[in-house]
Amino acid sequence: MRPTFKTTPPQPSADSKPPSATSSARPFVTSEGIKIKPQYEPADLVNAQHLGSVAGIPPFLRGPYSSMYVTQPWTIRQYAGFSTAEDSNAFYRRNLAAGQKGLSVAFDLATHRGYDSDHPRVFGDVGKAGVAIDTVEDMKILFDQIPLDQMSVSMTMNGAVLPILAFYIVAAEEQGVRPEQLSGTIQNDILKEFMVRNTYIYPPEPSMRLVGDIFAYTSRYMPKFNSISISGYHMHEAGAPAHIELAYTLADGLEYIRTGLKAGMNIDDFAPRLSFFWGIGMNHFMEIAKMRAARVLWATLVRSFDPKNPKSLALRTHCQTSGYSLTEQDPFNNVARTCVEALAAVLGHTQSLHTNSLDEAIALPTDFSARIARNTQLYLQYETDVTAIVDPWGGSYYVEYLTDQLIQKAGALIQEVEALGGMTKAIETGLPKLRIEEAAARKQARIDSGKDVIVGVNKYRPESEKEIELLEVDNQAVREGQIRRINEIKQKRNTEKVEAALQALTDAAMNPTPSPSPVGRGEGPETFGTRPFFNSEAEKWKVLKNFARASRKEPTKAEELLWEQLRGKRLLNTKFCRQHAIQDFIVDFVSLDKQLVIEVDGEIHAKQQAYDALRTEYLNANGLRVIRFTNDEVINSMNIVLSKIKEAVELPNQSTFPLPTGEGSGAGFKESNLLALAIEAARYRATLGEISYAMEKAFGRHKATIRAVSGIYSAEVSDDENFRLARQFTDRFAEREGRRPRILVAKMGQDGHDRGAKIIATSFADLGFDVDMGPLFQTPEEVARQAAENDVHVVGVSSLAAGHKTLIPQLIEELKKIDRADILVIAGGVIPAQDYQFLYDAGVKGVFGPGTVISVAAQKILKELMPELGGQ
Ligand code: MLC
Ligand code: 5AD
Repeated sequence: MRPTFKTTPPQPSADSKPPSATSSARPFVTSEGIKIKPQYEPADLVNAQHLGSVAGIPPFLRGPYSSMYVTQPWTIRQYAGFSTAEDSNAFYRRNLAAGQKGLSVAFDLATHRGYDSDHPRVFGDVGKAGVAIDTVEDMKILFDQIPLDQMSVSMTMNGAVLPILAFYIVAAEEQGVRPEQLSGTIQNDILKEFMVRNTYIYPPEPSMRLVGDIFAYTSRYMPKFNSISISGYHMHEAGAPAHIELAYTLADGLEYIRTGLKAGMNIDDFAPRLSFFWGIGMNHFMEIAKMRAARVLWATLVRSFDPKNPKSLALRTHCQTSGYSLTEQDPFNNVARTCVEALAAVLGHTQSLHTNSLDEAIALPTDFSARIARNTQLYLQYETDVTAIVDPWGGSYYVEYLTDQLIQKAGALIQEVEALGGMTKAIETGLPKLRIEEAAARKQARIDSGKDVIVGVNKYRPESEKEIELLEVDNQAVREGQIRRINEIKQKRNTEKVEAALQALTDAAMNPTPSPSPVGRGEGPETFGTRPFFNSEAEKWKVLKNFARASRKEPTKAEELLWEQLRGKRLLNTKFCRQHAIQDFIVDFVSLDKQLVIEVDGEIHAKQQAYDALRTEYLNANGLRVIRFTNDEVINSMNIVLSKIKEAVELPNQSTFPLPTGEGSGAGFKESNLLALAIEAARYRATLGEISYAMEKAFGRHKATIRAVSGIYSAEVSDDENFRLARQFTDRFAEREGRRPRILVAKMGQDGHDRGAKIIATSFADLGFDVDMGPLFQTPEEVARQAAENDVHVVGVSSLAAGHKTLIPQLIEELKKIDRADILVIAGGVIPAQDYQFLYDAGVKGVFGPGTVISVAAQKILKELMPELGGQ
């Protein structure tokens, strides 16, 4: 099913300005390739087709809810996590007390990549960029005194998504909270990980199976939980202009819809719980238009799957202000930048928002910086009247023009991806990643050459920088504490049960996904479950009443009725469908009776409205009866199902009932759904590393192919003096040495942020270096070996996840061990000024923080290599 748009073909981004423009003038053509006039008027909108709708109604141009912020403002949801579960929990509770409304968990990179804290590959990562979570016990501490039935929690997890979601569900369970009470979001957006963020574990195909299994589990048991957060943010941060962020994110969304359908679900079973996530940068009106265009595009795309529920068409989103737009230099400027961006997110009508802290470009937020960031949202909610009106920019000639342009441009790019066979296929070609990297290199070149102004960095730079207080995490102490806790848990748990649960996970992962029933694929009744089971509410109640009446008086008749109903609806083709159908039937029956509740394998099933009535205390207090089944009984034995119902409704007769036949060979839900199996393992205290590895045995670990762009940086800056000088230096080096200076751009630890590394690689190549781009996730020993094997002159380490103080000194030691201390080590990325001296003392020859002009950094490195150029 390929949605179609009326579009113009994609145009190359043409960042350019009129020759007469001063550097402070607006860009003439935006990064999206949209030509901006000084003024807009009605004539500019004659071709726009999106105009004229209202909020709360498809295509939701003006917002997903009709009353929007007038009745309920967006959720203030600050992304946070660092060090231990104890430290992060205390931080969350302080923030909630101070006005934050929802939680958003940042996990450390070891956790993201499926390693326990005791794994040798994560020596520098534990507790650094987020909180370290190894088992259910850590998760319980993380939410200590935070009632999970009342707090909506977002968890940014994609690689190790199964163990983390399993830990969360079990932690809630042990708080007395059932899955159906949980509201929140799991990021679960693996496609963009292969494009930009890089915290994948398994190859794309099995990774998509995990997505499907999560959709299936949450749509059944967690109706209030958003099963995915389809993220453009990271593309935005990696350099994607608005139309690319929109197009690739929505194209990912289409791929996820197909995944859900392939897993046997109906579009309306899961589409209402797909959510989105945008990055919001400094181009204020473009960002507002982006959010409006996104809603229109999504509604158009989803409509082609023929949903019946309008909520399936509504795009609900979280936003985060842009980390990339913030600067290390003069960091208090970042407060104003974040406020301008937050306002764009709000005027574009986000549902949930994170505002970055002023120290973003240097370290994780402190209590001080987090307070200012949070208060920025509180000012907007309480002290301005932006919440009093729905879509205040609706009808603005300029904003509507931009909205239309983005619909056209992103629509064309989506078609391009669809023509390649959808996003999974497009990712294999490497095209989306290259497009984003090209845009990033172009942007960097424009900043380096002063064409794009960043106040405090390439213009109005202060003479001296004031140091600000930063959050430091002692990652070795965190690691030791985590290792102690893991060991204690391993001693106390039942090893046999853990091993059996892990084996079940491996076995299920080895088996190909049970093929969805024809029913699930839309032939015959669209799917299992109550909706297609009965053609209308009236029919449902009639059947149920008949059944109830019959089961009291004429048991055999009741059985026949049920059997006929199931067979008539062709719901018995697989065990999977049968279980759904029977379960849903019983639930409906039971809600009719009001005196009965059913429980299958310890999980209570009921209609959503009845959840509150299902707490055990309530059941006991009200004398309600619970009919308990095991999963196998529901799947295999209609006799048991009926006899238990009869027993509960006090019917004497037990009569036999034929076991339905059919292609019932597939495993039951809980035996084949990988999340259900991970939950089981989590209950027995299997660790995150063990659960991840149980699946790695079946799926393998993904290794990315490294591709690089070239010629983009030089095309933008070839007339720049620093560029010319750096090129002269590399030429001189080549004359002297008989070969070009060679640099290995290295990424160590689990830090997958490779935007900076890719920009360095492409621009250094344009500056005349031979560049080796090392793989992601290396140990210091592996980098040293590769540097020696490739006989490089320099290793440039790019560090964005705070592992630099641990990993870089180790690299220098490793080089010494193999007698290659002559290879220069330099460092770049998010490195606080306070750490520079530490790194120099360890033997680093140059440290380049955010805001560095690349050609100037190259000159400094060449001076180190050739002191006659004027270095020491
Ligand atoms: C809201 N509601 C309304 C309403 N406004 N009802 C009627 N009228 C109105 N005007 C209802 C909603 O229907 C919903 O109920 C409830 O109120 C909550 O509103 P919501 O809009 O669903 O908000 P929220 O719960 O905050 O959910 C927002 C979301 C969700 C759907 C976008 O997915 C979310 O919270 N995402 C956060 C993602 C996140 O934090 N990511 C961090 C990534 S950081 P009901 O019953 O319908 O649910 C990262 C960085 C990195 O990725 O790389 O590490
Ligand atoms: N705490 C708070 N914010 C974080 N970010 C990343 N990790 C954390 C954390 N542990 C933010 C930064 C970054 C973006 C990806 O998320 O803003 O740019």
